[in-house]
Amino acid sequence: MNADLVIRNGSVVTTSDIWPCCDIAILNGTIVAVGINIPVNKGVREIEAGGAYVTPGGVDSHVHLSLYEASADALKTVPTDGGIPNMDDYTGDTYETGTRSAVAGGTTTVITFASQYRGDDSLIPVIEEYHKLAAGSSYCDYAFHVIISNPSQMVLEQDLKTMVENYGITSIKVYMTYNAMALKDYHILDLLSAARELGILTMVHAENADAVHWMIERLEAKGLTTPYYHGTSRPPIVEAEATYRAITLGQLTDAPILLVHVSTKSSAELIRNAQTNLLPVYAETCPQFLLLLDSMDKEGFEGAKYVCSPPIRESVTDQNSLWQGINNGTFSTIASDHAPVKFYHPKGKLRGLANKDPAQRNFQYIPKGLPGVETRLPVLFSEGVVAGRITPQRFVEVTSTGPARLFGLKRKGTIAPGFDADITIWHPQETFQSFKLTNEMLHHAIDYTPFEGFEFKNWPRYTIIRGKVVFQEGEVVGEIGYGQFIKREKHLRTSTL
Ligand code: DUC
Ligand code: ZN
Ligand code: ZN
Ligand code: ZN
Repeated sequence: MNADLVIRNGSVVTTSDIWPCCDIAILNGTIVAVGINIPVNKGVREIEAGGAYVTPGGVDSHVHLSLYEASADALKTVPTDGGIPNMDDYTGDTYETGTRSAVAGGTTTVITFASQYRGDDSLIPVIEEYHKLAAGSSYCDYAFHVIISNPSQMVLEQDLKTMVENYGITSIKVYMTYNAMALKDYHILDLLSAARELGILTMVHAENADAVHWMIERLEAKGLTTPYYHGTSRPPIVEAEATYRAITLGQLTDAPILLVHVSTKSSAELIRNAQTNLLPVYAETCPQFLLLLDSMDKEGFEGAKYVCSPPIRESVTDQNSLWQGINNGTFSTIASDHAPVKFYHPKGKLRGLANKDPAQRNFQYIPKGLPGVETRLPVLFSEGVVAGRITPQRFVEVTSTGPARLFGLKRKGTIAPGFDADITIWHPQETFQSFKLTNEMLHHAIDYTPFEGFEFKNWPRYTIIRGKVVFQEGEVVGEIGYGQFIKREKHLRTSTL
């Protein structure tokens, strides 16, 4: 048959099967055949994948790139409250460095955030701004969610519709915490009800803003302000209360919601219970909650590297519950929540803080978020599949097929004829030499990784996007600007299992 690339003899994984010794033929960026001993014309490039898993390219449905670059003017009018750093301090990943890092870790599509700030009445200029930042600068395909901080009349009555119909953006995110972004329940209800009509999926950051604020003030009064106390200020019940409230608001409006970055057993149980009652409640967790435990020392500043919200938890019970939730279908997606800033700032600051002024070392001024777009797939493959906690099929479900379906990426997320040829080829497991990760091996623009020293038991060998090899044997070989913006379909209600 006619093809321009054929992958030979891999163990091809879908959500339901593993087909051993299977070929994939690709033509013009699309998968045209999957089968045994596919005959192709002479001279077609062949990649030998014998002994290796071949999985659909990773879809990372929660990535922040150029987070604080857009809407810079609007942002200056918003006081920093721990949710967002000062503009001068931004040292995160751009579309160039973030998507380069994504492909080096086997991810072929990222869904990133366009952020509306309080001062913006409309969403449209915000979306246009992010289009400018991403266009021509991405190594992998990308789509946008929109963060809504000002549900103005214009947003509710016009912009959400325009966003879906003209821009192909079919998900929003709302915050229940951070003064600069948090919405009152009243406004979340307004948004959920509009979202329901338009086929938009609403992502919710569930932490109780007042409870966190109250905790922070009490910790500050006692002088307990090192990074360690970030976790103390946001205990599991703060997440659980907001999770339950978000489920209630969704139920009241009959609107689908996705609880993002779920970090605890208590929240996972509330979500599971809602799903058992057939509510359209979906959930995401992240590798950092599955694999890291809070072991910060109480005095030092090194812990700032691990400050994210919700915080890294202290209990293995939480981790076990999250792994269980992956296996029983509570979680539809495992995303990185890549939201990094450098530890050492070029201007001599540490994670957004004035180095010389100990008063400014207060945890609440540390921007919240970790790097993880490149490590997401390999760390889950190592600690999930190779370690025997999840099957290869379940790995594919939560890292690719699940997020593609949830977010309306209709040509992404599986290996079947007619789908985009987005494919990750792993190393043959038998011969792979496990190694300890160091940050120098990664392709992001960040000066640390929370997975430093972790033992990796496999790593993507090839990343292929729309039939083009973009990462091969440790090297990014794709071109900046190859990544395309992907318009998405409306959210369709699906069962989680
Ligand atoms: N929430 C996110 O989703 N990402 C980074 C910070 C945050 O609070
Ligand atoms: Zn969040
Ligand atoms: Zn106060
Ligand atoms: Zn995030």
